[in-house]
Amino acid sequence: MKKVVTIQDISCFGKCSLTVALPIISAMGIETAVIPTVVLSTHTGGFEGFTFHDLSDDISAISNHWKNLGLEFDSIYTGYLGSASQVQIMSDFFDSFGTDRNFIVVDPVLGDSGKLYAGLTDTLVNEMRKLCAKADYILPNMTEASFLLDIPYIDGCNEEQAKSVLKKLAELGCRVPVLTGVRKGDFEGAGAYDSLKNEFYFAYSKHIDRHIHGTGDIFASVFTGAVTLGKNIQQALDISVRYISDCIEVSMPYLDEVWYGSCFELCLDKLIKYTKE
Ligand code: PXL
Repeated sequence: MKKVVTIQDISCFGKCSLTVALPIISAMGIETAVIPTVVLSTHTGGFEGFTFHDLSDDISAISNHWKNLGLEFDSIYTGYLGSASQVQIMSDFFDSFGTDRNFIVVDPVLGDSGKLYAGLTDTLVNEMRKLCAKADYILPNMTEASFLLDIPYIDGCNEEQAKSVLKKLAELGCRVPVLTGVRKGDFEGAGAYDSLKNEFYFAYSKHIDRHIHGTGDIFASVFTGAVTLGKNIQQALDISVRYISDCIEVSMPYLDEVWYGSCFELCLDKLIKYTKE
């Protein structure tokens, strides 16, 4: 059985990071170990007064225990990290648990719609850039790519612009950068660049003009699950883009009530089906 470890925060309420990664990767038939980086009462995207408890000391203790147990993972996937020092702790974790039989996925969670998420700093962005160099796959949206590359944010990035951004992202040092939020007419999707083969890949679904919090984490979880299962880059993009589109569509009737996240639970059956195709 395949085994992933995912390392990101628990936003106790709000449907993002670990509360989506765990059910989604598990639904794909993969054992999912977790290390929580921070515990927040809610995510930071629209709630007031959230609590924030840093678990940095626990991360090293957990990884030391795991090292003694001889645990190994087929992939290591990091998401939201609460501070620049946590990014450095991840770098050490990669040195300890990365092997030539597994791969590393970094979702450089930094921001959206051209802005950094609340509380994230330039120092964290600099550290995240270095962490990306250690990854096999990185999965930024256009906002995150613009901060990582220090280039202007492109609203509605098209395929040609995406290719140029993807090539620059590969220069950070990762083998396969993946960019989300790529537009093609009435369609929206994601693009990837395999820098070893010098090949681009794209997948699209119908664009729905509605931002739903946490969809980046869902995309990253599905993509990680798919490549862990041995799907190729095109297949992994296709499954991730299709499922995100399902999640947005199924959430539409509930947007007033569930404004803080998607109703991904309602279409997990489709994800399970795509995984088996
Ligand atoms: O969905 C990304 C994310 C993850 N974790 C926390 C966040 C956000 C986005 O706002 O606040 C705590």
